[in-house]
Amino acid sequence: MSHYSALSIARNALSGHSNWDPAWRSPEPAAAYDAIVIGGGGHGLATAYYLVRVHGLVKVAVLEKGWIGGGNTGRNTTIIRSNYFYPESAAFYEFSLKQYERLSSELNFNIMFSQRGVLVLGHSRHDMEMHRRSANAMRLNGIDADILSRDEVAKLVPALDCSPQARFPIWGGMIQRRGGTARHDAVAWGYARAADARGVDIIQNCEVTGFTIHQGQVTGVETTRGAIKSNRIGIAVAGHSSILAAKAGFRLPVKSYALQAMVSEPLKPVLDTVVLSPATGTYLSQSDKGELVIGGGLDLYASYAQRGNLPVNENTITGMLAMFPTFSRVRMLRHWGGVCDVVHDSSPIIGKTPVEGLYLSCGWGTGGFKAIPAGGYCLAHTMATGDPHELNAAFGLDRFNTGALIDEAAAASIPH
Ligand code: FAD
Ligand code: PYC
Repeated sequence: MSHYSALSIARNALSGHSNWDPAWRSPEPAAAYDAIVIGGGGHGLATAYYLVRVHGLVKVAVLEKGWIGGGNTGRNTTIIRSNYFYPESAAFYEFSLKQYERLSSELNFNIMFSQRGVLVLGHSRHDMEMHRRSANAMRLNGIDADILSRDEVAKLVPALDCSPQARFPIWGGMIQRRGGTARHDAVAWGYARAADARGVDIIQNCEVTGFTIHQGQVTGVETTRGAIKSNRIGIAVAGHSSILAAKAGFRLPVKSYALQAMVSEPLKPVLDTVVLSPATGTYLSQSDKGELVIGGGLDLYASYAQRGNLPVNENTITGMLAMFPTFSRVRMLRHWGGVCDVVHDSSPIIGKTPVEGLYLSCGWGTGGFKAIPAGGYCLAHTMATGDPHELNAAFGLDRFNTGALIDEAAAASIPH
């Protein structure tokens, strides 16, 4: 059931939409909190939500330097899937996908989750062999996966050039039918509204500029809106993770790169599956508005540039046209970039830091939108109990000392 009655919707429509209640409050920061989460992206907001909903914490704040969802959560191409290779990742991402399947109802907010299937193309015998390997691993981990022949791919995606003359011939593909897309803003807004309703203070325009640490224990943050005390703090700031870690006195094995995407003018329905092509370095889907949502690989050099550029876009579009020549006359509407926190093994870091009471969720790189429910759930568990949940136990910072890396670069499905 919606928060609003049909009557209030009609009343607001007739009054020029000027009387809607704010979906969340805009409180002044308090002097102290039981827990603070830095970063108002999907991960930070979900963490705050689960801290109160699952662990019963009462005084919780999210501190966001800009506006909520203004980072990668509002800049991504919204693909959700759990087609990862290793058991640790499979368990984690499948938990996340299952949460997504019930998230609209859990948050009482329509996140427009559409399980339209995620198809990864195979352009060679080698690609198909790797897909079979992944599909077998997924099935062994209890996750749905199907291998499609070229004819099955052609039937599913009629706009794709499956002819033998294609620059990157189609040999088949691997599909996860339960994968799909969700509205990214709605995920941020849904968690924000649900967290606010449970008393979480969401404080925007509040940049964390430093930490206060006493004898190895975090005691608070310094912000552009004053000092705030807490001895339980989570960092969920994606591409800015290394910057905040440096302020707390430790280094992270994370590099930040821009990842770009673009949308076309709206078209009539032409593509009802998410299509990824690791060989061309391009992927696309069609949004509910009709826009083609198109992306490529990471920029090749590290940067904090939260913007797009023409050479990378040209490269991405070339890959798309090699597969979908009929899109050559489609006009592009806008393009953008987000700053991604990339770790050597392409797996996240969720857990403790060298500073007591300071916790971390980062390393989501190009693939953390799908992980928001599980990432928030696990960071909240770790912050509330002081120990990792079994789902994030393998994803701690300590793996860079033990060498127990979880190399999921291939599962990223886009060039790294
Ligand atoms: P963010 O949403 O970036 O939130 C971090 C927040 O921290 C920001 O709002 C920022 O302003 C704030 N912040 C930073 N520093 C401070 C500070 N000092 N004080 C206070 N606040 C601070 N993932 C998928 O699963 N599927 C996809 O299809 C997909 N496509 C992508 C396409 C693009 C173009 C990009 C850029 C990313 C894509 N991703 C995808 C990755 C995904 O978007 C991210 O991994 C995910 O959104 C990370 O969420 P987050 O909450 O950690 O970070
Ligand atoms: O994680 O599925 C993903 C993805 C595809 C493109 C960018 N991220």
